[in-house]
Amino acid sequence: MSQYLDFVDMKYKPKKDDLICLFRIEPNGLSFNDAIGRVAAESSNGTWTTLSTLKPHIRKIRGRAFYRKGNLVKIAYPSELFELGNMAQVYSAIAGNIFGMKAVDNLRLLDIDFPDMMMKSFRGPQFGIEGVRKFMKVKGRPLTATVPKPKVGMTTREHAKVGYDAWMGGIDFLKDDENLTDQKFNRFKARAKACAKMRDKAEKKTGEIKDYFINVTAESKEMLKRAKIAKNYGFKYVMCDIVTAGWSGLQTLREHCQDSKQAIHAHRAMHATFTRNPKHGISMLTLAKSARLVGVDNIHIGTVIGKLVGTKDEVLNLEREMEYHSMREDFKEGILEEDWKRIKSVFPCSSGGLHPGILPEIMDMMGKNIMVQLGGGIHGHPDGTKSGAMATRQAIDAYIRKVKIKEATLIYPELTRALNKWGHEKPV
Ligand code: CAP
Ligand code: MG
Repeated sequence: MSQYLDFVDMKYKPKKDDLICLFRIEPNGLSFNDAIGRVAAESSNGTWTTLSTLKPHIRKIRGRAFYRKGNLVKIAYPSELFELGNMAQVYSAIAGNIFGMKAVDNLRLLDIDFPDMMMKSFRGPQFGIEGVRKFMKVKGRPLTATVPKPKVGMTTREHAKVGYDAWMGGIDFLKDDENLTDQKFNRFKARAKACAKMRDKAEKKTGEIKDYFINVTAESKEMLKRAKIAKNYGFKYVMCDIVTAGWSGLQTLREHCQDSKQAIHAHRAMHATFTRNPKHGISMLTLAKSARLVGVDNIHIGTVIGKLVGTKDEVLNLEREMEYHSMREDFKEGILEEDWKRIKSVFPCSSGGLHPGILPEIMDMMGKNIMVQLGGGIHGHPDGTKSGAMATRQAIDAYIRKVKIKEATLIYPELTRALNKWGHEKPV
């Protein structure tokens, strides 16, 4: 008998504290049980051969494939396998070597159901949707953000001016691009200082609260220094590229933000390396759930209709999983049941090729409890950033007040100009 079959037990009843993973597996010529046994073994405590060191107490805490439907398999991992409060360790186990196994042609981690005991060991978002709405004092409409474009290359002064114009036009959050940190042409500290000055001015003139997702992504100690600088300039937020920074970097930042009372905007640059191929890798849902547990306050979820890939089901399931307090199992969609308990919700941020002409469609799909981020869709406005920001707010106002788009073009000149340029086109 292959030692791997010891990791398949269809009679096993998962314990309360077991972590459950849902995989889709395509074996490479092996029997299905042999392949799923190998996945359960390599992600828990088995290897390619029998072992003289495998004592009963070790065998007892092995992973077990316990449920199968077609190519979908659930594997239960006893809690002893994990270090509490250590997301990097969890991923090294259940999302580690297995994706490179010769035994599988394709392997997809669709979802993780974290047990209560593990949920308690992570902080979750500090503010979440409600908390962010409270400190921004914005109710009943999507929050708005903008990333200055071009992505990188602007001087600090140019960047801060673009921020000012966007804030003055009605945008809530300025946002850095994922590849802007502390380059020569736009130093982090100088940028924080210049943007804080502009924020104060914009807040005074508009009477609205303005904030900034300033990108602190760097070596982790440096990241904390940058978060402190942002805090000293009065920003409530920091932004982190959570995939490139990694779980440990994010957790370190999250710990810091607890004391400094800062919210975290999670950018997901690089996620598509492992989320894009639907047959292999890790789903965005898995990544986002793990980020929610660690404790980000916003996360990018995609647009369905914008410039980046993401099917409607995928994006909307993601949106619900971030916003809701519980989710029902939906095997067809690759979703496990989840009860988020005390873990707060995360603001889903829809971004990537949005412009005012397609915001109604975004709100039709996702509702109003979202954040919309427009870069090109604001700074590409024929009359500049401020008009682009105004057109964005007008598109939202028109939608909420149910103003017909034809009437809207009469009342809102900036929106009209945006629609003249882009219409309702879906960028590719
Ligand atoms: C959007 C963006 C974001 C993407 C990331 C960009 O700019 O700043 O990084 O949205 O993708 O550089 O593309 P535009 P996602 O508004 O000009 O498209 O949100 O899917 O993670
Ligand atoms: Mg970007």
